Amino acid sequence: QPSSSCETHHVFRSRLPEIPISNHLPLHTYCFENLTQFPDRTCLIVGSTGKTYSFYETHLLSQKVAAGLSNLGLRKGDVIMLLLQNCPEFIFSFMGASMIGAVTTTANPFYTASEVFKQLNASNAKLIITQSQYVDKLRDAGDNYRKLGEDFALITIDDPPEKCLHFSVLSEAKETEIPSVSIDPNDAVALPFSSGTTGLPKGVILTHKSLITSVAQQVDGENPNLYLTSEDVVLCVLPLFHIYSLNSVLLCSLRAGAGVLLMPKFEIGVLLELIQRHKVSVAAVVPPLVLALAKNPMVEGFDLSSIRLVLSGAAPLGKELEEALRSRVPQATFGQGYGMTEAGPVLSMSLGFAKQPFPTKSGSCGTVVRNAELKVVDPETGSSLPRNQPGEICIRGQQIMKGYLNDADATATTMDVDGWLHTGDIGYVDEDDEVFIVDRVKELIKFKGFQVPPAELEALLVSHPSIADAAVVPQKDEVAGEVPVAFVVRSNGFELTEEAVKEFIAKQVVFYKKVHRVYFVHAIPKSPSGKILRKDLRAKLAAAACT
Ligand code: 4UU
Repeated sequence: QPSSSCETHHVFRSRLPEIPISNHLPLHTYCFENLTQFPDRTCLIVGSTGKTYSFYETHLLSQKVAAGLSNLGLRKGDVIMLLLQNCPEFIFSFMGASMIGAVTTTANPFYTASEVFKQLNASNAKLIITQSQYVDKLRDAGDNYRKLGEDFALITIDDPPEKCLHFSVLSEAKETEIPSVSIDPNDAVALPFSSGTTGLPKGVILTHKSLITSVAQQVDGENPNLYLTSEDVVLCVLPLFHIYSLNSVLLCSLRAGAGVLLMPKFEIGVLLELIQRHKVSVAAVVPPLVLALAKNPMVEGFDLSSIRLVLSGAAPLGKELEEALRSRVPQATFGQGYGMTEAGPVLSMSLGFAKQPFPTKSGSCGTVVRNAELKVVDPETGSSLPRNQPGEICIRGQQIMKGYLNDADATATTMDVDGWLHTGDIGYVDEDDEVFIVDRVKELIKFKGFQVPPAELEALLVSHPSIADAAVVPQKDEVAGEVPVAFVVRSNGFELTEEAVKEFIAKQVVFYKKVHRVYFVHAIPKSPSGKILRKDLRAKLAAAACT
């Protein structure tokens, strides 16, 4: 709200009017609220097998899983971890956990053991639901970590290895045995991990209220910003463990009654075939997928005329690529969404997707969602800036996170006392209320939209006995957008090759956090307070690329 000071406040809002939002409900009640209008419609389609689940079945299986989780001893406030590729069990587990007031933390199944265990420890999850192929890496955690059988249980959705239970202990429970729990709108329901503007990955507390608000901002109202109907089939190839797919694909589709086509991983041939076979109408993608759809010659052999809407987000998209995609799927409306895990996640979305659409410009990341306020602040002075002037994007509304789990300091540096979430993204709002992102001032590196927190790699690097100091920054990359590269200071007298450093990191992290280049230097540039001067290193890289 404008304060009494005489300073001008520039706050941007949606062009769509505010709407009432049912964010007093528990998330599962809200998502399945319209179920009776379309109980027999297909809710989930398993791409690999063609098996489908109706809305009725999806709701029932979620209830069974809720009862099953309760039978296993899980209570309100307890955390479960989903370590799954996209599959129906992901949805039953997430919604089932919500029904008993439990919280789901989602992780990438390709994570190494240490990456999984860091998140398991931090979130205090009591149960992991996964696939048998990932179980081996979870058996020997090392002394510092929680132990299978003692601290946490494992359930697999396929044949359970030793000491694991099968998913049927959940899915075959009696739905009538769900305990009655009272859920407060401010209770946590999802706990994705994100490094935010600085440091290591942290648990992002998203409440029932935050997620309902975010979904409603997209798909509710007379003129929804993202108009989905029960006629739509929405592509779900982006991983559900990331908030983009979880919220804008899954939860929005459940609420709107759209079908969700589940694909466990991206393979261009399979993707094209499934789009054609299931007449996908809405495709949620990331820039590397736009690249594949725009440039891969295989695309010409398939009928993609069912696609009416393409949404890209999670990383910057070049205008040339956007134009190339538009010519490949000329009938579709193309637009971007701009999200950040901590923001619930959607800050802005193309108004070209509205039921009564607005004209939009190429390169735009959409317009701030309704029932929210967006401002652009001058990083030097902190004051809000008028249209067309770039600064740090901040967002306020009931959709943003409650805070980081057990990290009051990080919460305080990200969310100010007036309730504004600071994104670490630099952008501006133009005369038509469209948001354009021009730079990122936070440390975060994005490889194909995946988060690569430099602090995590720096901590690993300096744990090497021959490394005295290190810094990790993004380098531009045509396919991935950005890749992490390291500046390394060798310890006195030690021999160390680029290959050795790369290998040392590669065996400890998921594929997209691998270091792509190592530059040996004598010192890491730092500010008087000891902060790495990342800008200087990025400039050094840019200069090297030109020579
Ligand atoms: C330039 O990436 C996300 C969430 C993305 C999202 C979610 C719902 C997109 C559309 C949607 O409907 O979350 P994080 O936390 O992994 O990464 C957040 C950061 C942002 O701060 C910004 O730097 O990812 C970058 N980013 C983008 N950058 C996200 N979207 C965009 C975009 N253009 N469209």
